[in-house]
Amino acid sequence: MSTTTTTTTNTSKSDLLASLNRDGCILIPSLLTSEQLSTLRKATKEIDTLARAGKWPHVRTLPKQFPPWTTAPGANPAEQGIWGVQFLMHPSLPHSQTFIQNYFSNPIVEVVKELLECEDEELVLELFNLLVRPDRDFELVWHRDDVPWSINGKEEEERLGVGQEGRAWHAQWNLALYDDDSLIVIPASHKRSKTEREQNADPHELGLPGEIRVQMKAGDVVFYDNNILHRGKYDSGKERATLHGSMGRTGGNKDRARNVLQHGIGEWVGDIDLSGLKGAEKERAEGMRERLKAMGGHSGEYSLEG
Ligand SMILES: O=C(O)CCC(=O)C(=O)O
Repeated sequence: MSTTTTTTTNTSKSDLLASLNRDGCILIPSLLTSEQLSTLRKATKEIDTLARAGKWPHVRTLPKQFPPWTTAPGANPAEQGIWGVQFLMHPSLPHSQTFIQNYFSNPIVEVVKELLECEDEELVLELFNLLVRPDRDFELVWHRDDVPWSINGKEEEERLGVGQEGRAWHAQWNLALYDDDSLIVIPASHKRSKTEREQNADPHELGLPGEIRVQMKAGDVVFYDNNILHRGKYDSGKERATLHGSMGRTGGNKDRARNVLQHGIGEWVGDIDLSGLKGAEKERAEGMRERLKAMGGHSGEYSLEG
């Protein structure tokens, strides 16, 4: 298995988009200053501890792979172990200001605007979560985030927009605060239906033709099409704090609304405290929030089962 993915250094903006379109993923090295890295590490360390102690209700619980992650009233949310902490911008989460600063920061937003070919006025606030070391070794099955595995052939191509021109509706990224090689992808698989080999693969199969393990150094970010064939393979003995975010642009269809709102963000998005942002950045963030609110409530449907 190869261990590289397209990496950009001082790449022109249109090259970023061309690489993402071609490969379905692109790695941008060293997006954070060392000061930002250490501030974010300190913040994530504290919320990781809080969440593992069962003191934060919004966690990705083992061994569940996809939303919804729910806990019975009165139960310890972390009882079975966790692999993620949800809702980094939630007003009740300690350090949410640190995460808000990072989510809306220019280095992230400028890449997103390039990938979505849009301006501030079209951006939509979406998801911001934290992926952490699982309490025991754990793997996700091969999947696309918003096309169930059972959909194949022509219908799969339609859902993927194969052959359709046009701008992307959203951008998703992983920003690693420690070296991270958990994400496995099959480059270019976002623009084609599954091969017979892939359809019949074991859900945890390693070594599918063309797969790569994305190698991120602390501070690197990988942007990827969330419908690329991908999975995660997590080592409980290896520190992980990877910020997992997405932003959209206005006009997305109901599939996108479902993919975002299924996480439950609609219930508290109005309470996100944007007062720590200044000037144009604050104005942009407020507009992004309003545009998410305009997408309406969650229909109760989920993208994937499991
Ligand atoms: O852990 C990762 O980097 C990937 C997570 C993932 O595939 C998902 O949340 O659907």
